[in-house]
Amino acid sequence: MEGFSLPPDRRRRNLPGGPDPLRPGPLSPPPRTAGAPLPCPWPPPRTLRTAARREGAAGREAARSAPARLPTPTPEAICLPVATPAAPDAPWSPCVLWYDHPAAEWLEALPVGNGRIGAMVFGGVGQERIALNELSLWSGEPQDADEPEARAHLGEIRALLFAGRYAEAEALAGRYFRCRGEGSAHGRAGDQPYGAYEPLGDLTLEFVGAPDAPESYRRTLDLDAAAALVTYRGEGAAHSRRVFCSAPDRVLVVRIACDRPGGVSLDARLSRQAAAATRPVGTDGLLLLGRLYHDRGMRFAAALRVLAEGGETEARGDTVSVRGADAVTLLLSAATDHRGAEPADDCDAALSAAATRPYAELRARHEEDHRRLFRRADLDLGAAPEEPTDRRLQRVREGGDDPDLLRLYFQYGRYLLIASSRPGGMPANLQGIWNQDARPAWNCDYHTNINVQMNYWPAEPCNLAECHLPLFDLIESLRDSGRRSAAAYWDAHGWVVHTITNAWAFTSPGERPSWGLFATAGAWLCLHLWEHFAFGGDIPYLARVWPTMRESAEFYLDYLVEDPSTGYLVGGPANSPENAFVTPDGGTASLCMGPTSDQQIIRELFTACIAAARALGADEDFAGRLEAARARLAPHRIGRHGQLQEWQTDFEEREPGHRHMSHAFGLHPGTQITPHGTPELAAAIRTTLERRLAHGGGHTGWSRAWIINHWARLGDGDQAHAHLQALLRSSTATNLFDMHPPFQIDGNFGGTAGIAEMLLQSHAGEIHLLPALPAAWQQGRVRGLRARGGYEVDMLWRGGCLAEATLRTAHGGLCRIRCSGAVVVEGATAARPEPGVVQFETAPGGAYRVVGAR
Ligand code: FUC
Repeated sequence: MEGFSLPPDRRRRNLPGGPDPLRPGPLSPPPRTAGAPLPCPWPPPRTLRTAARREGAAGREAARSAPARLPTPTPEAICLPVATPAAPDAPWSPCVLWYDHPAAEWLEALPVGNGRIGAMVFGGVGQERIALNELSLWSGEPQDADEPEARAHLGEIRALLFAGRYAEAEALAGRYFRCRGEGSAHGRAGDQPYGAYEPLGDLTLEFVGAPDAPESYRRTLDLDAAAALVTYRGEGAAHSRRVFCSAPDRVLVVRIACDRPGGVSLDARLSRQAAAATRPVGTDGLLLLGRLYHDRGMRFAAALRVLAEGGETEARGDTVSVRGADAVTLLLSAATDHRGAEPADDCDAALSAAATRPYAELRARHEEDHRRLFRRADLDLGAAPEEPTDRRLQRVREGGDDPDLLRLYFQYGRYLLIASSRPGGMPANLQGIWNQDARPAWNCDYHTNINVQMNYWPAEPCNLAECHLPLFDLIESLRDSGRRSAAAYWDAHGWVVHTITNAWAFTSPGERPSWGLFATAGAWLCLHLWEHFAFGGDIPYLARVWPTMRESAEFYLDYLVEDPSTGYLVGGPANSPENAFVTPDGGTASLCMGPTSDQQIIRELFTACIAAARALGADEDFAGRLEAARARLAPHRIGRHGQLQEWQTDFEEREPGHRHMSHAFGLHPGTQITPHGTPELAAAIRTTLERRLAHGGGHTGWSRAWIINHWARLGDGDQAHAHLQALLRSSTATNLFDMHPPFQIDGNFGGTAGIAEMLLQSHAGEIHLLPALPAAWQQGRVRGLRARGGYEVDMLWRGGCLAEATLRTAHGGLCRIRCSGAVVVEGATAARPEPGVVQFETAPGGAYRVVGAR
């Protein structure tokens, strides 16, 4: 981009010698006509490039300051690893979950999805239930929940906190530093403006003449084919059912066949518990139409087409009946008006297009699309026992070991991300895309103080970069309302989001400051924008997202104030996510100035922004301001137990076994604490983890998953493995869904990312091969993991040591590798700057072998 510079209204702030860099003059929230409904913050899909092309120079300028809508990516647009094989290799061994009985409940059903439509398949013989979702289906509406009186009390609350008058500060914050209205209504906001992610409905298939005692029943989820399968025999006939959700054709496909001619007879019903009605369309179709939120909110539709081969078909009421067909293909499309589309038209368009393709073609296109992502990586930890998955899990729960089940868990996490997060769609929420409850836990929203971030930890290292993009669209959708919240609460420039958000770009604090006042969520989210660059190295991409990162950093420059007792910069009022401390008078408080996690996240964002500005050769002044502020951030402290302090003051925790360990952010996913770079702080984090665990820490799925990543970053493979086992044992349902409880998908993604972190790390300026290999994995192999700097890595190990690794590099450059045990580099001349480290120059597109010298 020529002369990457900011639009005039932004340039004013950068002038050297202009207003105080940390306090650039009074602010007023952007004007808004009173009472006017807020527009939906998610603009209809439009690409940045199209805008630029259409409007030439003006377009480019507009594009520069407009929310950076990322183009619908074609593979090559996202710096994919250079050596993606022509036809991605098939998995080393079958990648399937299987069971020998139908699902008795939703948590036993099997998930399919295409990033927009999701379905849970129960696999019944007499009746099949397919529970449906559409990822943008939300109750509620856009709202301005900012408290206009808030910022007038900011100084007072800060002064009370600096004076240690926690109870008074909390009382004031409880009045002014919360959202107006019910907010998320403590997780039950389905009928409130905040809303909730709601189910779409059910597709129920009643099979006429189904066998009472089916034989050889098997229910399978094939992760490589992305399909749920049911097979069984009855009265001498073989019955099969395949369910998949196609992204290229935007439909759910159900294929039912029988090897006896005319052997398929069924009634297909499309229904929803409330706020919708179904009517027949022609002789073989149904249309479900509905509207949420007191009949004035989001409109939605689902359309079904039943294509029978042979037999009779009839549509009546909410049911299509087929009698005596050889095979039946059901196609279902779904849509909402979240982004302004007409749902019924959208459904019809997808359905009509899909119906022109023979079933075999629909299946082939789906598998090709899915495998292009899924087959990029694989893991082999040994043979898979020929046993149903629920029995394998039970054996692990009873203390058994099953390394291949961890491999399956790894691939399941990748599968779930592909199924719940695709470019152009909404990001994966607390349950990914799968929810059957009208009033789901925590509104099934986007919690931004660990949960949505954890959802995306596997995206880059596990070679699914495209699946990261919906999160970036969410971030973009938050900037407008985030600017208003920044001004209303913090008297600050830039944009902010706090602990929770939704499909309506909610950015106000939550309804209770003890958990709702987490102003560093925006910074944490922006680190995902940076990570996408750190792994892929795509400069045009970085230029597109830079305004978002920069504007977030601008907020923190205003959010930080000087601590009168230390002179350091701290932020707040803030909580260390959802944890509380014991005050000097024995009371309990959450809010303070400068909790460690806040400091760490801001430090990490400033570091990323400084590097981004350098990479773009832009905004030097601004980078300089960030460096100055970063140098003044309050440093880490080690407390009386040898632990890393969670707060500026060495308070005791009210709940020593708390599920959040936010002050370990600096170790993971942050990069500022490392065993080699900061051994003292790393040791303090180890003490923190041990104390947490000694008091029952890790008791939720996501908390356990985070701990796996922490141990991996500390290089302790055995501890990481032990917590992987614990994740399977105590936080995993029989369909391998993560349990908070209830079902919460972040643990699945955190566990998957944890396995990748045990095998490959690249956050500390070098590629670390097998940094946390547990003794339990003496031999194994992995392929297609990604490292920052544009590397893709395959490895084979034996006897607990690296046998060989292959590194493919997109961009070339100096490659620094850390690995225990002696290694030889083939294809380059390697230097050995320190024990355990080799480094060598690489050429763009090159591939290099590193061989264990045993
Ligand atoms: C945060 C966590 C909870 C839960 C919720 C969705 O509030 O503290 O454990 O995961 O998010």
